[in-house]
Amino acid sequence: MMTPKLSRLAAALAATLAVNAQAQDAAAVAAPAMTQAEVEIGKKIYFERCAGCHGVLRKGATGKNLEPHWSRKVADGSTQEGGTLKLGTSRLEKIIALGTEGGMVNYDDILTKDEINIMARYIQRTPDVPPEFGLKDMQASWKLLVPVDQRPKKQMSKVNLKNVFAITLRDTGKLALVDGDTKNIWQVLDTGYAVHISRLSASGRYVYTVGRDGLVTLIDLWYETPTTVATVKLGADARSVDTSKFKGYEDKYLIGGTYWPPQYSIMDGETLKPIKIVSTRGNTVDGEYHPEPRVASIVSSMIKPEWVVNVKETGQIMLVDYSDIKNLKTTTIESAKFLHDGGWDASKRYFLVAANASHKIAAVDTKTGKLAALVDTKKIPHPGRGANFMHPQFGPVWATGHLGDAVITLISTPSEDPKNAKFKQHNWKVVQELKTNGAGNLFVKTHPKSSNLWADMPMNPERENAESVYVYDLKDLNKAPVKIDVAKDSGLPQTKALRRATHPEYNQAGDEVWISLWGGKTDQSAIVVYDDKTLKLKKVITDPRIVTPTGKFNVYNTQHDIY
Ligand code: DHE
Repeated sequence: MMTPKLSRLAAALAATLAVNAQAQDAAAVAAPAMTQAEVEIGKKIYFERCAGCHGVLRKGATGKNLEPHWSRKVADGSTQEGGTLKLGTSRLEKIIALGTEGGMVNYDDILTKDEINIMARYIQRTPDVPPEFGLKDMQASWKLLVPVDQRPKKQMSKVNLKNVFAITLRDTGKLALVDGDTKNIWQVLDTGYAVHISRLSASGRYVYTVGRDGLVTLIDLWYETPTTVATVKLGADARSVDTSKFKGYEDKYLIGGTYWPPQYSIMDGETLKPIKIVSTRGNTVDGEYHPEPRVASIVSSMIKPEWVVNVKETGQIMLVDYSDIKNLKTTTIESAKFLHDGGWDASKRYFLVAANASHKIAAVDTKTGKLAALVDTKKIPHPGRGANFMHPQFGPVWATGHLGDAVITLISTPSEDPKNAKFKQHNWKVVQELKTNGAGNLFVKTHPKSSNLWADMPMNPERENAESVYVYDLKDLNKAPVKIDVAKDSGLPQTKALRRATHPEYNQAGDEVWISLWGGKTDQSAIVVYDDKTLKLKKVITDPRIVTPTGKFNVYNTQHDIY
């Protein structure tokens, strides 16, 4: 028998469900008709192209909210209403085809006219919610291809492993391993769909690569040629992995963060055997419940057995202590929305992460487990991992570029070296903004042995900017940067699609910079290598297998977080 209180609750729940059902029906009724085949095409394209920015539930993050109907309270207390149904098919077609000034890229050279029309209709329907993915699903997906005791006992090749580059071949779902000394392609391996990033084990022996389909690939560099020894699925959509790097835990664990379902997973570092999954659903820093708080960047601390896990939509930064996985302890630090990418300061005590919707950089003190600062910056900071160097006037600084503004921001970071005590007054302040030729930067990079700062602009709408990189002289930051036309230097013929010059990465010695020339899916792309001192072209690595190269991860620099 139900108590009166319970029946009141049941009635309220039934009423809420009825309202939700009505809202869903309204969306279904009002949304333009689609055949089942068109819905399937829409679902596939949405997952592959749109979910990364707009979210699976379409609540918006880097991209706008794309629910059929939304309403929200604004500062003056009134309610704002909107949604894709209100925009309608022809307006949505225009936005998808041409992009927006808010940063959405144009899809008219990626999707056909029919596909654009399907997408404009598809996003007026109630979002399709993919299934959850639990530990049992993860265990079922796990493939241990070569057990640890059957792997090489020592390095079998003569390749200088520390200078190998793991290079994302984005649209082929492959990873190229290139010998940094000879610049020969050592091996090309299958990885996950639209492979995203690679990280190195603490020992430098294993490469972990994660695809947007959530597939993690464990590659052993000790073989004569690199070999995949295990794979596992983290979920339906993922972006980040890192290993356990604290002394005594080297190569022991791997952590992976997913966009869908919103959670992080802990695995055995040498086999990928799934150990634990932890959900990140919860409240945002503004106090609203969020059903899809996705895991953005993850980094492994060197000073504690901890990972820094940045949860995008909630703005919460979690310090996950992996010393006792069964009784997992986490410290949750409030920062700002929406957390994305970031990197260590020079001392590796502070992790600085972009809160891109708030135009801020959040800095976590991993020693005290507290937020050290929230620094206001220009629009949409996008550091990649950032860049650390000694500013001639302000001492140690960390740099970030911006997707949304024409500057590189330099933030003063603390130092325990008594020589730097005089710079303390500047800590956590923006000490300089270097002018760039426009917005659309994704990555900046330097190296402790270099006096240059390299910045790309692949998302700038002008061809001449997107296909070039700019180099700043750290000894004289008031000097205009040197422009390097990477597309021209590659010697490849111009194509209709932009050939975006992106992700500068140093070699181990810190005297060469490798740039990806990221062309269209059916065009020849290249890796273009420059001498860091003279800025002269050193080598163009091009080969039919080099298709859509993006991120490059030098073994030594990635292993030791050198940037
Ligand atoms: Fe990335 C890092 C998410 C699109 C190339 N990207 C990251 C990280 C996150 C992220 C959370 C930090 C990982 C970490 O440190 O643990 N990226 C996303 C997206 O959500 C987004 C905006 C849209 C999407 O659909 O995925 C996106 N990223 C891209 C690209 O289109 C890029 C330019 C090309 C590509 O290969 O897909 C791209 N992202 C990269 C690279 C890094 C990265 C190269 C690692 C930078 C580094 O130096 O470590």
